[in-house]
Amino acid sequence: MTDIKAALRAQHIETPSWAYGNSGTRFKVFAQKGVPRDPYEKLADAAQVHAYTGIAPTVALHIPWDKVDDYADLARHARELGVGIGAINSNVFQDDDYMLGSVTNPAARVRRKATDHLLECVDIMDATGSDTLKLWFSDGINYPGQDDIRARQDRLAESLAEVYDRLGEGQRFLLEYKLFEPAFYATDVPDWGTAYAHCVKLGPKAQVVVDTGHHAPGTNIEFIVAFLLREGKLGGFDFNSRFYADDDLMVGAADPFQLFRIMFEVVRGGGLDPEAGVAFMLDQCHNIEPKIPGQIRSVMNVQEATAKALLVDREALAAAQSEGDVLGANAVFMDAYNTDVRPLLAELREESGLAPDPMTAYAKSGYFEKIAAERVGGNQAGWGA
Ligand code: LRH
Ligand code: MN
Repeated sequence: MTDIKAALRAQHIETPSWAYGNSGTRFKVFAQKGVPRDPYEKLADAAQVHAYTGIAPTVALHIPWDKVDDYADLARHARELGVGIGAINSNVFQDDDYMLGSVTNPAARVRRKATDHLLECVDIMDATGSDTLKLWFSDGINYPGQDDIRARQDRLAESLAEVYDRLGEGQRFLLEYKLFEPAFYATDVPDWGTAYAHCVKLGPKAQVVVDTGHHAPGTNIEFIVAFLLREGKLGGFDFNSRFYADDDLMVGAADPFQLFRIMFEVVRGGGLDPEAGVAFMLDQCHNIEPKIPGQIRSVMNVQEATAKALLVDREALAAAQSEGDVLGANAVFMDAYNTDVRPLLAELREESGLAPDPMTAYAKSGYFEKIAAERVGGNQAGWGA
């Protein structure tokens, strides 16, 4: 049990700055009381999640949503709050110029503009001390024949190579794939295979990020995780959950068993070891639920799935597997999943000087009432720059 507790104490989950701002769908973005107006306030809210869970010490930024005059000062502010700046997320999906694509656009001028934004994000990594650039491209086409699928791959590869060469010592980028949306016929980085192939060609500083909401229904995501880990190409996760498409709901909310299966392959593949360098990031939108409690609950969901994955009796599993004992092996697996790990995690938190239930502790803290009263006026943060 001590190893399991040690692994859980060393767990590191990164929360996304944009989860603390307003978000929604094309139908409506509902504003909520107390929402941050700037990246400094977003970091303050993220620090609350770390204060009550103890395992969310970094915050991913999104550029330009988190654009500031002085990124070094923002990093200093984060340190003062007891958190750090995590992955820098580029954004080449919200500019009119990118209607027909960003780095894959037929127009060289637009490709140049997009690549320059990616390079600017590396400058921001230098200024904040971040070692990870996360690249997601909304690029794709809506109608067959609209553009040349192969030529777009050439353009993508050219831009990625330029960004790869710009990466400094200890820096890397994670390439994110997504099956569809906003493109509805062909997306230029639609699946793990495409992302993997580009990353292998580029080199060790390029890895793949698995966003759990970006697959076709029925996709066995834990297989992809096992494969990428084996290849040393699993750079990280964008955790969330979904019932239908890229719903960006709280991780583990829609399918806690899937999250357990994913975390088992992470544990089995050595991905929980800090030196494996796997970034466990959340990428969610709390469209209708309170944002800080939503993040706390999400961090707890990953922690619970991880605890269950660590409880799998690996020896008994391996024995049953090697004997071809199908039901026996499955039973060993399900025993761990059906184990209530909440008492273990409550004990772990108390041993770390934290309240046993982060949700109750945060609710009693009065922090929400404080920010709801203070944060009046100004522009609430959202998916707009
Ligand atoms: C795209 C995505 C990507 C982010 C955005 C907030 O769907 O998953 O990771 O840039 O959400
Ligand atoms: Mn994502």
